[in-house]
Amino acid sequence: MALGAAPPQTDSTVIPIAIVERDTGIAKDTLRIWERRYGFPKPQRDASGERNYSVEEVEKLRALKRLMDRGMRPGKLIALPLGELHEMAQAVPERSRTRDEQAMVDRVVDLVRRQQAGELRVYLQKLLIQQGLRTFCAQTLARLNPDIGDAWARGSISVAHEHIYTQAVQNVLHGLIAAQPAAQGRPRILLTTVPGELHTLGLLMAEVLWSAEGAECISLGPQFPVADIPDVVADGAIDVVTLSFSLACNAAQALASLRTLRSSLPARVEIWAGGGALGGRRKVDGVRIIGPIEGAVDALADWVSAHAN
Ligand code: B12
Repeated sequence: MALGAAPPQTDSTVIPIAIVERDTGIAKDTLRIWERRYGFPKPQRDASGERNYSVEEVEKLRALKRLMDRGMRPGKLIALPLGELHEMAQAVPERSRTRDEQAMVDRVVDLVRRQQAGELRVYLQKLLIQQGLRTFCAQTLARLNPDIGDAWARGSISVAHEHIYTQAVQNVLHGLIAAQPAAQGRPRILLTTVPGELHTLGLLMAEVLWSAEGAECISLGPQFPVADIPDVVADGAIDVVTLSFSLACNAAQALASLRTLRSSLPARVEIWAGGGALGGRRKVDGVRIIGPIEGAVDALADWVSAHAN
């Protein structure tokens, strides 16, 4: 069983608070406050007094988090049964979606469910050609990622399906990057995630947009120790270090990693960071935090104009 993975689920399975925090995105402190204030969740205690949550409680916490991400208040929701929360999640879409967008999402979910990896890649490539790179990243993938995540959280697709989706997107975007002539230009942009963060689609979307603009992107893949980044920067004459922190990341830890990195790099090296955990609104001195993926192109344009001589 992988490090930190949730134990296989059975009725008697109990889940420790750290896994509940990571899987639901609801902080330990919040879980303890709700327990006191609302009487939910009501975890059992093990021999050392540690809280252990039931599978049902975690499923309800996920449903609550999804509605809170759409601006709803927990106090109003917490007493409602899980079924009603699921119905509300269906009825309260994040943002209105067009019929075409819904048809696109339904098609992709259907293809991953039937494990039609090849057909999925071809379908995504067709959308890319029809829409162009920026719209494909900023609208189609930025729409599909959370919907695939929600479908997993609702249990209507499995983690294997999430991997099939990820691989198809990676094949399409890597294909684009492979077709680019080797950039000799600047900036030289380093891309990675911190240890524990496996989500790389956000970085890959940024990389394909920057490569298309002629920047030289050096991707280290996921989970590179922050302490080792300064040596890579020095050896590679890197101009910008970029990191991604998905919703699965603890925001406080993400901000701490960025502060550590900032204090370990020379001021001339810029740091750009994105991902749901930062939500585009957090602040760290000396770090450019980017919200939606379109902001990646703006950051590059600003760097180029600031270094034009
Ligand atoms: C695909 C996926 C996976 C794949 C990742 C494969 C891969 N190589 O990337 C796999 C199956 C491995 C996976 C695993 C897990 N996942 Co997952 N995953 C996803 C999914 C569907 C999309 C992935 C993604 O990369 N999103 C991240 C980026 C693209 O989106 P974003 O953070 O909103 O960022 C936007 C911008 O900020 C910008 N951006 C992002 N990064 C950057 C960086 C820069 C520099 C710039 C400029 C811009 C930028 O681009 C994005 C679009 O605008 C998301 C759904 C979602 N809503 O994101 C769930 C999701 C993030 N996963 C989730 C969870 C819980 C997990 C697991 C813990 C499940 C488990 N129990 O094992 C593990 C954790 C693994 C780990 N240690 O990281 C939850 C997190 C819930 C929460 N905590 O709130 C989500 C939200 C699903 C859900 N709805 O519940 N996952």
